[in-house]
Amino acid sequence: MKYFAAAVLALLPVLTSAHCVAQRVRVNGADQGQLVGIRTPNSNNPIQNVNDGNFACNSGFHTPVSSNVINVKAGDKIGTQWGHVIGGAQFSGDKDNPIAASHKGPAIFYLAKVDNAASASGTGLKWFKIGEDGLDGSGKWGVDRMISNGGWVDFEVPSCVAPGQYLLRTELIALHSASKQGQAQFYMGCAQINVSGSGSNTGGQTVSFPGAYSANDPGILVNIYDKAGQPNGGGQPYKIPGPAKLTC
Ligand SMILES: [Cu+2]
Repeated sequence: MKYFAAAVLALLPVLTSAHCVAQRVRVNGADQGQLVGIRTPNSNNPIQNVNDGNFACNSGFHTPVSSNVINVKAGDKIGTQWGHVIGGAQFSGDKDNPIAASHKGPAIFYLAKVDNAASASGTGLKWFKIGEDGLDGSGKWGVDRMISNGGWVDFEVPSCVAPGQYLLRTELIALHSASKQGQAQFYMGCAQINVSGSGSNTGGQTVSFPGAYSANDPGILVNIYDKAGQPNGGGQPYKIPGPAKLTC
């Protein structure tokens, strides 16, 4: 426990400022541009209350919010890019861009069908999961892979997703302090997309945000450190929050 306490203390200086925001979208690797087709908050602070009214898409957006809706075919890879602040690095050599390396946890994508992705509110929607990247067998997290990919997280739009407009909810959960209830950090943003294709699925198992997560879910109230204070899950599998992802 002594080592665990030391590891936590060592992290304290970064806890207040080393956060992140989602700010770009790419389709099959083609970057659509900064703040294009995505609602990005001005603040990089996390939400820590799973019942926050803005848990779907965040709030306090940089204005004007993009009116672009990004075209994507079912089966394409869609990605969102995270950065420490809008623009990425906060200053030259910022080692907390795209996020502080301490912020281990999963990366998750959800979709919700809407009539108009540019104008739809994020609240009151029915969300289904299309992608998730948690803890692998070597102790590496979705956030570690996001950092090695320059802030990008990509998942495939399942081939059976019905054509139409959707909000894409991109989420990171930082678990470095999550052994205390209410201390998991949730980062999220919503991209505005238009899916084409011949599928017919608008989500099997849908959930609401807020509502889908509980403060004591095993993937939210969790100690990710081993006995030596390493953030590798301590040999336990990690249960990513939310419903099963859509399979076609
Ligand atoms: Cu943070």
